[in-house]
Amino acid sequence: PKEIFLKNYKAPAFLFDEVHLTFILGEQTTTVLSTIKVLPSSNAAKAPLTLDGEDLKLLHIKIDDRQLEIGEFEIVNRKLVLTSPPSTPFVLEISTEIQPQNNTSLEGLYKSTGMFCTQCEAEGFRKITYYQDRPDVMAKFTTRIEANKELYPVLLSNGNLIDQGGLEDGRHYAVWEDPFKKPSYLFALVAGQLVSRDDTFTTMSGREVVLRIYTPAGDISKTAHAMTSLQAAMKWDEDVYGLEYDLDLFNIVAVPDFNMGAMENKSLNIFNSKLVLASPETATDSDYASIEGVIGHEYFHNWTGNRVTCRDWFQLSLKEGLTVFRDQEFSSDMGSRAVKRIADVIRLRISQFPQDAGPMSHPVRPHSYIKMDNFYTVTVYEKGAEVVRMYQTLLGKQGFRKGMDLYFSRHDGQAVTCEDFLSAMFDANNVKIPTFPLWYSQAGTPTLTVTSSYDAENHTFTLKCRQIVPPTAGQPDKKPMLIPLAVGLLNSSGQDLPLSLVYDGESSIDLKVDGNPVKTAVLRIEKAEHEFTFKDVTEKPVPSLLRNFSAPVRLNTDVTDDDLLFLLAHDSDEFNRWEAGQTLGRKILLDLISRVQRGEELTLNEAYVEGLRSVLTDQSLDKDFITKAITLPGESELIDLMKVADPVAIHTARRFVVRQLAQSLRKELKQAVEANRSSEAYDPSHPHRARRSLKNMALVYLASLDEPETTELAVQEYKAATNMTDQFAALAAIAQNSGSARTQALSDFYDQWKHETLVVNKWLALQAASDIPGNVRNVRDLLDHPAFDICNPNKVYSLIGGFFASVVNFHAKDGSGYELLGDVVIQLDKLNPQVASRMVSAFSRWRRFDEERQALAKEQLERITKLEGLSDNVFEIASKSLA
Ligand code: HT7
Ligand code: ZN
Repeated sequence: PKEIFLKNYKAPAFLFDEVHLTFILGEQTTTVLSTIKVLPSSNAAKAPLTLDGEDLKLLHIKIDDRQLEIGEFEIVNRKLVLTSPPSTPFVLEISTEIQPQNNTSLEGLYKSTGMFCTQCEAEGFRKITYYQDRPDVMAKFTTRIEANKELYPVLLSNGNLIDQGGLEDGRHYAVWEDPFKKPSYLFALVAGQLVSRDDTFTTMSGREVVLRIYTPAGDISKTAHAMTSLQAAMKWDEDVYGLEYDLDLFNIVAVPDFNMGAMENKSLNIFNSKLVLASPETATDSDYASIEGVIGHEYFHNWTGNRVTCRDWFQLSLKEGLTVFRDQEFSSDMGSRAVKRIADVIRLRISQFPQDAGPMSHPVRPHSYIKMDNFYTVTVYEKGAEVVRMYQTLLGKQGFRKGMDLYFSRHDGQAVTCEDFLSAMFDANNVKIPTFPLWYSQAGTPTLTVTSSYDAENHTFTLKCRQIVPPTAGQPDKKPMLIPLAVGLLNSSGQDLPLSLVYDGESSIDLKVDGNPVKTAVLRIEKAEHEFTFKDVTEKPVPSLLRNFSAPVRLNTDVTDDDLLFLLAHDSDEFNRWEAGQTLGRKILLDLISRVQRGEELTLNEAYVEGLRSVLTDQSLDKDFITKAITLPGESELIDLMKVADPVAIHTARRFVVRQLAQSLRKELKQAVEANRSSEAYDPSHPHRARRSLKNMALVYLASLDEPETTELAVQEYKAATNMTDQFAALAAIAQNSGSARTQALSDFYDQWKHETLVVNKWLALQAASDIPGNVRNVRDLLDHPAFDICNPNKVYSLIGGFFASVVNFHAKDGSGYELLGDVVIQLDKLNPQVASRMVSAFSRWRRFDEERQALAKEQLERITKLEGLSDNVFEIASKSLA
């Protein structure tokens, strides 16, 4: 397979001005006629014109209406090369034949439950027709679709509907015109039996935009939340960034077979059904939140991604990091800011930090790839969003907005780079930070060690900061990064002290905003070792470091356990209040893990229990925050913190702590269940979901005790549930323990919901993720269950993705978990390489385990890489994992 390098980027020699596409959709074959106005640039003289194309049958090719002859073009290695195209503007016409009904890769044009739909990002358009399938080629598209009217009454593409009508033989057509230039990856087409929920949004300039969400008829009642979320997102983008929607129609289509979450095609977003459909009975609070976030995310791409797009795929984080940041902020404004930040940081830590420390580590802007699909990663998305957040932390909200305004005024309609974004941010604020670009080019999570000292005589408090950026694949030596460290100092009654900083002992500054002393200072660490001294500190403070997680780093400090308990009780920065509890939890768990390994007796730190008791009973706290604060660090996070990860010891220690907490806090947990039941109609807004989250977390704790009384409580909650959030949480609580209650509840649940595929997927995931001993066998059996279908990505993510969540079972000592994954990857690779490569990624942490497990995982990776006809997608991940 060929590796593509950022350093080899060359601007295209031929521009495409206008593209006319005609799709004749058929059951056996679909033909695509493409007519392109080509503009050779001045450096095009004598250059060949190379078009990408995969799995296409070429019917004809013409230039200015003249059929080309053999010799004037050639097809090699998935490229069609026009050897000597004209050097003045010309019209290129290409006709190809494809078979969407046999396309199981779900990229290009494919069929999902009877409807035609497309997925072109990153390089799927080349499976539709020969084209310069790269984001810096932007053209105006007009699309004509012809199809059988009965089977495909709805015909959609990008832009505005400019014509439609009937044809012979029960066929009809529609013509769509998109007035905005766009790259091919934003092209979309949908044809099928769909109905729509229609609504409107009036923009800030008073234009009425028609909003339509399409689904098959049976699902349309489940689109109300998606519509409200869309309207909220449109309003938020106007309020926060002054960004208005630019067409009179915005369509969303939900499809059941989709490789990722959703796709931001211009004015025709295509969504995985699970991110559109919700009813109180079938979707959980977490589904409602994901729908709101992803509807927002795709909508926000209209400006950050579509109006201003990427020059090349290495710049992916330009649109994805920025748009994730925007959707995070949107969700924060719709719900609880602190809880959203906590959830985002957990995600970063459990997924991105391990990636950055493993064989697939890559910078936010990768230097090379074999398959671009493999780089839609947590690093590009989530770490990319952290990089964008650091601009805001450094420049302030207003400064960030100025940067965004300049970015759009400079680059609307262009395909640009991460440097362009950085320049807009810094130019708009007259700032220069020469080390900041390292966040785009250096991989690896920096480790920041902060130690503190108090000088009681001089009333100064000093922070010594040391950063190490670890070596990563292909990047042995790293430079120090710019790390914004948000800091507060708490006095003995838990209040924030006003901050004044001494710089290098020479000048001192009072940190003030609008005349008020600052309670949180953003220190800029720019060197490997950097010291900061605060003055006028009249008592020894407790430092609150890296407030709101101001940089994506691993933080080590000399803060004591008592200080952590103090921060857990008092920190005004809610994120750090939570973080203090987690830091203590991690320390306690790691110590218990060592004890398990040494066969010692286990006891739980009393002060920790009391700290959590205070949080649990604090009526002034947000209930969702309490839920997060009493949730222990996950097993996957602990894997990352051990030299040699020991799945059984991790599981034993964590389970011990859960049960000890349940014993000690039994009264308060019961109280939390009772006080937070609700008989009101389901409401997805924050205060309501916060009550449910606390009640359900308390239930999980209590049921972990596996006592008749607590199991009965969970069974009663299950039976009394009137919405999926409560029902599924109670099921999960019951299913923690083997036994008849578990068997009965799982079987009842399936009987009740077997016709709701998205609910059945939850049932698959819950069982797959179970820690009950020997569960690998059950997961294998579920592969043969009628509810499972390997062609549907959601099913694979639920069953196989769910299985990875069980550290003990996936990493079973006998290698049965690894073997199961190996079998699935091999089967999937032939059907859907993108999904197969997502699954094979689960092996990438194999070196973190003991030698026996390493050997077993390696065996599976080798078995996979030796496969004949292996896809480039899986090859890239598997071979890098082995390297
Ligand atoms: N921009 C979208 C990316 C996407 C995608 C990428 C590769 C393969 C399939 C895909 N489906 C969607 C999603 C987003 O970030 O908005
Ligand atoms: Zn995106």
